Amino acid sequence: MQLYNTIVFARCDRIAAAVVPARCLNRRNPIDPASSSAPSLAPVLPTARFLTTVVQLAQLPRERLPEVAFVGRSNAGKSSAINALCRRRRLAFASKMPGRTQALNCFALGPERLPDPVALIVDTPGYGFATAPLEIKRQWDHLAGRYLQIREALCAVVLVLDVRRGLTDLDRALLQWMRPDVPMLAILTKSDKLGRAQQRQALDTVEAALREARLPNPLSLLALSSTTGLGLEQARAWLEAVISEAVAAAVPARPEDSREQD
Ligand SMILES: Nc1nc2c(ncn2[C@@H]2O[C@H](COP(=O)(O)OP(=O)(O)OP(=O)(O)O)[C@@H](O)[C@H]2O)c(=O)[nH]1
Ligand SMILES: [Mg+2]
Repeated sequence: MQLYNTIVFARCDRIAAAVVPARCLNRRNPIDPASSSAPSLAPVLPTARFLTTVVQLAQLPRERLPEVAFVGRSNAGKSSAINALCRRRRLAFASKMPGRTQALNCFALGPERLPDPVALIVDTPGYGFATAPLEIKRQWDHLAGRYLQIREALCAVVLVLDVRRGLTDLDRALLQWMRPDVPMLAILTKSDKLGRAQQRQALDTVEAALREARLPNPLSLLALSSTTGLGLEQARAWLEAVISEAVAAAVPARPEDSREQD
């Protein structure tokens, strides 16, 4: 698998592993698919199906399944990325009209023959929709912001950035809602709109901005296009690895396992 446009760093002040050889400095990112120690499940992204839409946190599914949230500015390409990653055309509703996703849309992952899903993908409403009334902006803080802050089941966040905008002030504000232990994949969507040199420049600029933000979270960065497929395989590998890790961690130890250790 070619990972030429992936830059992975465990901490913003220290590059952990870069698949671009020149940036490979020290230890590997725990979410680097190549170094993941979790038993790999069969790919779960192709099994995605709609589960529920919620407008209040209290309505979220009660089962504490690992959840991956897609967050980002309005119109950045969150819903399109979910569809492309799951190889489904109309799973999440994508639209030219900014502000289409106004609730948390949950998608179930895992073999359908099992009674319960193994994990969820959550599509969140975009922020920064210029003409949104203040009330809608407040609703965003209450719903998506609080969701990021308090949801224990959250095992990863995909930060969706339009490659032509990079990391904006609103995205920086969102980063403050992030819990420090949650791994994040930043994807620069719509990379098909730029040439290779400009993509590289955009990656460098966002990498520098994320380093400056000094987040403690494991961070990875990737250029992506939901239309041409650029970066989709790398993003899928990252997601499958992080979901496998979270599912393995969530499985309670069997009694015989603890007997073995006595
Ligand atoms: N060229 C190109 N267009 C894209 C890409 N991803 C999304 N788009 C377009 O960008 C527009 C917005 O995409 P959405 O996926 O609906 O964006 P969103 O972030 O979910 O938007 P909200 O739900 O309003 O927050 C649509 O017209 C998509 O077709 C991409 O990788 N390349
Ligand atoms: Mg959307």
